[in-house]
Amino acid sequence: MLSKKLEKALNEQVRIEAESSQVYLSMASWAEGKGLEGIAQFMYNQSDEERLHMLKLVKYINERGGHAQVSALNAPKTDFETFQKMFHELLEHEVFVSKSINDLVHVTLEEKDYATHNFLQWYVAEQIEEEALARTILDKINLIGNDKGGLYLFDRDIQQITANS
Ligand code: OFO
Repeated sequence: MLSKKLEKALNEQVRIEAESSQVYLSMASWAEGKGLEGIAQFMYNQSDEERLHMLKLVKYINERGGHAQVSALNAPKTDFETFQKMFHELLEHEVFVSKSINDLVHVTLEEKDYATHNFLQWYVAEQIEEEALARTILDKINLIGNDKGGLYLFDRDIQQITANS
């Protein structure tokens, strides 16, 4: 059985994962509107992944005798200015999510809930991967600079990154 404190903290993470899904959906839509098809597909996939992260938490909370809550979400912004800025925001967002996962892991130790501590290790590992992926993409973007041909190839190649991740 989850403690009330941990149930509340896990539900907060449900909201963060749901908002992450919305943020990436908004990024996907913006990129699609700019004709950046590969980038759009990458963001649609990220959005789907975040929804799965959310669902995994929902099921876990209910399985442990808590009540997973579906709460109101903050609307993401709709204009990302440039794709470079957008990917910087993706990294910043993942760093924020990693911090919230860390805080959550801290609560499991305070509450001596080792089952939830164990469950959250999947998220800890996932965040390492997602941050690394975002940094790899930013390195590629820096290499391209303002080269239009480079952007064309990047938009094509990011579909590969999507397929392999
Ligand atoms: Fe990419 O954030 Fe979920 O865990």
